[in-house]
Amino acid sequence: MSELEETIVAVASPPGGAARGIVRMSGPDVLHCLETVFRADGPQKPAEVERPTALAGTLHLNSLASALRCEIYLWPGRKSYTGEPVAELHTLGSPPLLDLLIKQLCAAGARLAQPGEFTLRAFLSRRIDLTQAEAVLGVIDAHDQQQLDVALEQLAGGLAQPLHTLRDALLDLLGHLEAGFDFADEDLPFIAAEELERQLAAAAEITDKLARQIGTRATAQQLPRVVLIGWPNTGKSSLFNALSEKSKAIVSRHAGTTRDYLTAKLDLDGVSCCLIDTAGVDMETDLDAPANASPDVEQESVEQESVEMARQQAQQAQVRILCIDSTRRPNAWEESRLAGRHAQSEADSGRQQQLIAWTKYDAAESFAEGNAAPPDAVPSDSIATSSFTGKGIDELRRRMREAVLRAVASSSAVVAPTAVRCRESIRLAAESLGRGREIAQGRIAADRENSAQENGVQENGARIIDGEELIAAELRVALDELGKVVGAIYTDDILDRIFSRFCIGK
Ligand SMILES: Nc1nc2c(ncn2[C@@H]2O[C@H](COP(=O)(O)OP(=O)(O)OP(=O)(O)O)[C@@H](O)[C@H]2O)c(=O)[nH]1
Ligand SMILES: [Mg+2]
Repeated sequence: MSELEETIVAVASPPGGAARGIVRMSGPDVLHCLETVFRADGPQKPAEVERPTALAGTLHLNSLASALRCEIYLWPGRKSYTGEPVAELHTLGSPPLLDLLIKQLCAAGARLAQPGEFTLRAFLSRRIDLTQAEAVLGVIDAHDQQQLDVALEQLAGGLAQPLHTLRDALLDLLGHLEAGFDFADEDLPFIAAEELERQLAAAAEITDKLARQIGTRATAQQLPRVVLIGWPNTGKSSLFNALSEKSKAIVSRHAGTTRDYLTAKLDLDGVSCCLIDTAGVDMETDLDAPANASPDVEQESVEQESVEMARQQAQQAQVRILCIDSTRRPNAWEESRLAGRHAQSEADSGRQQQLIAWTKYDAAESFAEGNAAPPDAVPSDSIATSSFTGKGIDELRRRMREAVLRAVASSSAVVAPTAVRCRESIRLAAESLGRGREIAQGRIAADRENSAQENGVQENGARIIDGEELIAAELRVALDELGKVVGAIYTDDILDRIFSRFCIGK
């Protein structure tokens, strides 16, 4: 008997006693196994059910004198999670009782399910693809709302959909090319070189976009990064301590206290992030400049290194909090950041979020003149804060939460293992498509040259076929790689790696 012909059973509720315990079964013998333990209250028997149905009744276990209440949820056909008959028995969540139930179902012909076997069956019956199988894991393992959101989006096909569409388009294209080989004697190509090049370019663009989405942004397991950035002595470390409710960062009245950067995990009302305190910047610091390709480490002073580290942290973060000391006038660097913030917020909409924290506001209020921001003049995209009195800290946390969610929503984050697996495959697919496109471009150029010289069609035609075969070969590689991601092509190794991480009953 093949494994798929066997009926599997497992406890699907969490271990330990509970008011409700769930036993899940899947496979062709589900109805027969149910008959041996379950009696429905009403006239309808499980074997007569034709569509997904809930039935109330009693459980009859051989070694128990009395019957127990039980509801069963039955999917008798192929429209179930696993694509085969499935039943869930909901009864009292007593571990010895559930053991007895499982034993009796096994005696009736079922066998114990392996970890992840229900989801594996869903995959094998094409109810879900591999990215969604990993998303099931992501949902089960989610530790906070953000991880749950990412996993649910992936489960709904967020990533799978564009990949499937791309694969379908490439399969069509390959079909056209191969039809051309079958009729190689005809002079006309089945797809014009320009059209072939255009379609390859479109596919390469989509692949690049997917690769960027997956490659550069956070995965659900890498926390979104929120960085405190600003001039020395503006109160960044004090804000870090106030937000993280710990006195981890050293605070002093001397500018340049923080040299390294510090991190703390924050829970913003169900949304986690990593908060980073950095060293103060200097006049030369351009937060958006590309990284210094070959920093001369020997020559760099500690200050320069600290500033460089702060700049890198600012670039890697999804959210920046620009700290401005409200007890003094903004300096030139701060003025330029404040002046450019609207342009930046439009250019970066989604990519990177920025908030402005006016710090030391308790002192600003007592300084009537000469400070940066009189109490009633804080712009609407800013928050007036004081780490001493706690003013504005809750508001800042609320705004941080919104900014993190905005950044995550625009990042197409994926469940971490999917990201790792996808990245390499999509890179290889993009490379193949790029090579295919180069061949097509070379052929167009050669065709033009030939027609200018009015060369013979036959000679030209022979080269067309050569080029098309090479393009078809590249297309096949790209399709295989994309197929690995969506699960159209999979190896035992990939299946093992994914499904061995599931727990029994899922
Ligand atoms: N009145 C007032 N003073 C503050 C507040 N926050 C920080 N300070 C003071 O400002 C000074 C600098 O604070 P830090 O938190 O060390 O500032 P920083 O931005 O981390 O400084 P560097 O690490 O040197 O860049 C210290 O003397 C703090 O006591 C505040 O909310 N109110
Ligand atoms: Mg500091």
